[in-house]
Amino acid sequence: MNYTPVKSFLKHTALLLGSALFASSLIAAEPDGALSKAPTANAPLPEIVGEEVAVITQAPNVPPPVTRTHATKVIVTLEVKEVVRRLADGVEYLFWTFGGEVPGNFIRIREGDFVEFHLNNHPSSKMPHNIDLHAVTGPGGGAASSFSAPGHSSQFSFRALNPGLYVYHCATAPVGMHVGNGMYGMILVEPKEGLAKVDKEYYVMQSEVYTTGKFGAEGLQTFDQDKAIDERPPYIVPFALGWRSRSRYE
Ligand SMILES: [Cu+2]
Repeated sequence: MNYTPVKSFLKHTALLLGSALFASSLIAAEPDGALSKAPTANAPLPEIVGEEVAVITQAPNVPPPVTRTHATKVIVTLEVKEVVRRLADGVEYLFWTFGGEVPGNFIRIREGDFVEFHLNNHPSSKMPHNIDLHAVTGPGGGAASSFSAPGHSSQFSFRALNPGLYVYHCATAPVGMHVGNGMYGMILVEPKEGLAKVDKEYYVMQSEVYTTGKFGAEGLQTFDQDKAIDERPPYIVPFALGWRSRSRYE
């Protein structure tokens, strides 16, 4: 398995990295084959022992490593919220989020786990949303089963068949707008033999924000479809909201 990069410039530090580059190729590429191994065709599924509620975190934190040596039932609950957040000094943006932050909550499970996934769309939302997890090999990565109107919840289940670090995102049309507004995050499926021990781990995922106004234009900004199609984001946020953003193109 190939993480990108684990233990790169800081010895004994793992960076769980992702990039929410807004590109149709990223949205179409599922599951992310570069980070997963071949499907375990015909391999017997491990027995499910016990049940637990997943710890989910916001960047730059990751949930604690999985110490189990068996598969279990894991209950994951994510809440979609549409929230106005500061993008830069004097600049705000209405983000659509998994868990109130961009990138979305980090999910950590183990190969072989049976996941009962709950998606809650907050009553204050204006839009329906769903989730497409690239760790899920079923239709749409769970998208069809998780479509939820504002104030409603959905539930679906899956087996984590392949270890790897995967992106997830909202797949409600227009997908580009939902992803561009902040609806993405990461799920780590630890291999059943576990990961190498490190001193610290971080969740890092770069965001691109396509505002109607130029970089630095004050006030509440909205999504610019033309700039998104052109893939020239006024804002690039390297880690998570709250970090200094920069512009590559303006
Ligand atoms: Cu959405």
